[in-house]
Amino acid sequence: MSVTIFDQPDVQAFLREISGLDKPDGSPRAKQIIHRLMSDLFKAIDELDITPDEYWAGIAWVNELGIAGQAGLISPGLGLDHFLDLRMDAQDAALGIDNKTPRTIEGPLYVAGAPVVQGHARLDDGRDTDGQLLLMHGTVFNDAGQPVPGAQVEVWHCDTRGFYSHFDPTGVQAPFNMRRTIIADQQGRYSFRSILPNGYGVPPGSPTEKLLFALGRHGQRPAHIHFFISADGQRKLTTQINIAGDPLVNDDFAHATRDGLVPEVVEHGDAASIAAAGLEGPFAEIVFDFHLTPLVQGEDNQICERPRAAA
Ligand code: MBD
Ligand code: FE
Repeated sequence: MSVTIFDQPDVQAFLREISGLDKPDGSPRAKQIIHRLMSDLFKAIDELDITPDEYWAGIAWVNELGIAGQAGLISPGLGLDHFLDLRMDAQDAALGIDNKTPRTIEGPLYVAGAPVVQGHARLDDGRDTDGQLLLMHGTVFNDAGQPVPGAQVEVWHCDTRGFYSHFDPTGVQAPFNMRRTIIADQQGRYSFRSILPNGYGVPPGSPTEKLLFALGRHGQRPAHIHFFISADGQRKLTTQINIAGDPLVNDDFAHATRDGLVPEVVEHGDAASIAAAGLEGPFAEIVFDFHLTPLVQGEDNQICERPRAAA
């Protein structure tokens, strides 16, 4: 039989007690957030009549998720990362800030400490021979449309198997393979050669995949390349591009695809283009400019200092 007890005064007092609202110690903000989240959870258990078996299955899943280190992976899967982006977009709109290059989610696989290279970098270690050669380049601009000399272009992507260096279960990639920090030249230009990545899939059999499957969803991302773009006086931009033509471009489990972030991929097979690019053979070219926005009252009002891996 279904019962609802949420509104009872003793349950409401209990919520205040478990949130420490009756205690002087601790963090007022932590109390506020936990009181709200626990209230919403109690209410959901009550209204959906969540059974003890359902509840304890959820707890076992949370433990499994933590052991696998996948809280940062289910987070984009459940749309929270994209929701935070939408909130930052709305804050920008309220401040009259126009992000000519859209932001999109960072994801859980950035590693700090990549080699720093001036102007042009090679990202791949040459071991993944299945990928098509890629030449990507462009200019970093400020909101006045001027190039930003010395802008920092941090770039990272996975290999043709969908594995990122430092998170590769097969361990074959060199440290910082397909990860670099490129310093733009005096004209604000960056460029790199690499190979076209393939899409990423969440680990098979993982708790993340189990939940997505329970929702009738999949855990695949289209091929994509991540960026942090930063420069003095500018807000740091977190974004990605998708590789046009990937069938999952508009079916991303992490909900990162946005208009303006799917540049054209131009194939070059002629000897003159290959020689001009200084490459060994046919290649794909992506031209993509990044547009930054200035600090707000001298500050990056949206800087995110989340815990990140470093090597
Ligand atoms: C990725 O490569 C990624 O970019 C995101 C957002 C989630 C999982 C893997
Ligand atoms: Fe990624």
